[in-house]
Amino acid sequence: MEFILNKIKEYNKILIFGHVRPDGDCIGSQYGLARIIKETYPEKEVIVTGEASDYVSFIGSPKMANDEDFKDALGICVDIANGDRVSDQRYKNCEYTIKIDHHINVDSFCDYEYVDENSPACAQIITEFFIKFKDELKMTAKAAEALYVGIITDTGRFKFDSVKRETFNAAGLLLDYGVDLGYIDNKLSVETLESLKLRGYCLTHFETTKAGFAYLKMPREIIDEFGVTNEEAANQVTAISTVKGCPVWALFIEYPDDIRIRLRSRGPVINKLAEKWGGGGHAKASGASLGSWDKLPLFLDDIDEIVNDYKNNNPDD
Ligand SMILES: [Mn+2]
Repeated sequence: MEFILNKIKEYNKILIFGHVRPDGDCIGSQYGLARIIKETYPEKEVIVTGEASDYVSFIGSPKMANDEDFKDALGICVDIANGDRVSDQRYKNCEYTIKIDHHINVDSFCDYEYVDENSPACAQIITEFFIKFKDELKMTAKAAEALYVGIITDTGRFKFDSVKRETFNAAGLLLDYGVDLGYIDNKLSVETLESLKLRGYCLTHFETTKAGFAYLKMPREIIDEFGVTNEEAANQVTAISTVKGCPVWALFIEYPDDIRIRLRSRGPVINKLAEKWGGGGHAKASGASLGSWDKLPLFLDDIDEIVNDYKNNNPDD
């Protein structure tokens, strides 16, 4: 981390990169880090570049930097596991690049990389970076808010197994800088009317298998009928996450070229199955591809096998 601080000191121009389809942790990490650097070194030019996200636009909305911004610049990539997922591929034009991330380290694409796979959020790593050099760095309320949002969105509001004591330490420190919990909760919880109505549809139309797999088919007509974005449609996977006896659940979302599966679990490991079905991901949150509706029975057979195995080994769950 000392090395990263020295690189920040060395450069007058710093660009901060995120990943494609950014989430709260990505945008929170980008703006949290940018604001700490700007507050500490006001003379430096700090640019947040890449894609924006509607969901967390209250933190900030990155715009694409200009080509000349990359000259003699330091580039810091946050919350990105793979080089091809950097939403502004011109990161390669920076003079020096650093990666700060918490995903499994599969791809090396920066000159220097700091990866903590045990951290539940990249924003936690950035908060720890601040804590380590607290005497030197300056935090602002807006920086703290961004980092706090990063931590809570990547931990499901402190619900996931990945949460550790350090997570609360980091969140607690950010509260000291004036994070407004009610404001953030409102911003993250309010849904559009269309999206809420779609949730009602999901709750009344999902199906279950005998083994205990809850799923919902979301054909294109439904997405269009409710007038929601693909992102809003995909977020409905949480609608069927608490069905007793169904430790695995999924949405099947029809896109013009594919039917994508958003697969979730609170017990069995599902990423091996997701890999078999042209996808992958984490042990309990994966994505895959169904291809066409006629393959659904085959997929249900596969998933039922996993659920049955799990239930045989965990009769109390
Ligand atoms: Mn993350």
